[in-house]
Amino acid sequence: MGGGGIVKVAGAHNPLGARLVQSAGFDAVWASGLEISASYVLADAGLLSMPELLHAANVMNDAVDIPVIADCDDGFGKAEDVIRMVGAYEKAGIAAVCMEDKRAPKRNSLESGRQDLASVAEFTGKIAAAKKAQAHTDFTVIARVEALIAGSGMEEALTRAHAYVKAGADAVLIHSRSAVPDEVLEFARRWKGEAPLVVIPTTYPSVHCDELEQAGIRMVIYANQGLRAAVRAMQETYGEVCRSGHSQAVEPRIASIREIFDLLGMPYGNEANAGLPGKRSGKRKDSIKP
Ligand code: SPV
Ligand code: MG
Repeated sequence: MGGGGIVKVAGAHNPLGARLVQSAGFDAVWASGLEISASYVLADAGLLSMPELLHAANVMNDAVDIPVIADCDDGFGKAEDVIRMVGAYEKAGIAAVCMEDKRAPKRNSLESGRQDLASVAEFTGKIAAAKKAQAHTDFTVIARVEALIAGSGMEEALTRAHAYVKAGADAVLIHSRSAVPDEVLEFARRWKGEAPLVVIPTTYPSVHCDELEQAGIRMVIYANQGLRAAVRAMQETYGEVCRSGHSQAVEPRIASIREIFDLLGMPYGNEANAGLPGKRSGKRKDSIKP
């Protein structure tokens, strides 16, 4: 996040999705709590345990050369749980964890109804615990500010972000569910650059990443578009095959078996294997440390 242009990240929930994020040219994978929960057909409400979310991030990390940023909800509990979390995620080679300042049980930020914030003291304690627990300087802790989501206003969002950076956060994710980017742009205008800013423009999708970059935002996370694309494509494909009694009609718009084999590094039909295109490069992962 320290150099070049805005860092572009996309969400995934399994190794194949993570590989497709990498192939598309993204800089990092977001191990999305919503996507992983959805893959179990479970609400994104803290139902999956830390080991289950860690496993998902870990297998995605194994499938790619780019960094994985793990959505760790509220840090899985109190400061002691955060310490355990950092140890486990760091050991797994995850580049960054993101914790949000919500009171447990967490609710997805786009869910209707009340969103309760943790106190500043409680959350800064968790950030400080995370930073103290990390073994390597490259490990990155992103503090996610939910004040705009909770309707607590811009001043509260800024106050909290400053407190989280003071407690050691390496970056601030300012989340918004406005239909326009105005509030994250205002936040960015008023942010004095103490730490890089991250946004998730799910509800304001028309904002161009160049506009975010010009506003000083350093990372954009397209958190769930892959899941949504897959759901729509699978619904349409299964529906059509079931209705028509054959699969010919869907053939032109689904990936060929050859493409799947290519992804997996398998030779197709009687062809000789032309160089394992599905293999990882073996390059060292770059840090996303600012
Ligand atoms: C996720 O992808 O799980 C997120 C982003 O945390 S949001 O769904 O907007 O809460
Ligand atoms: Mg989440």
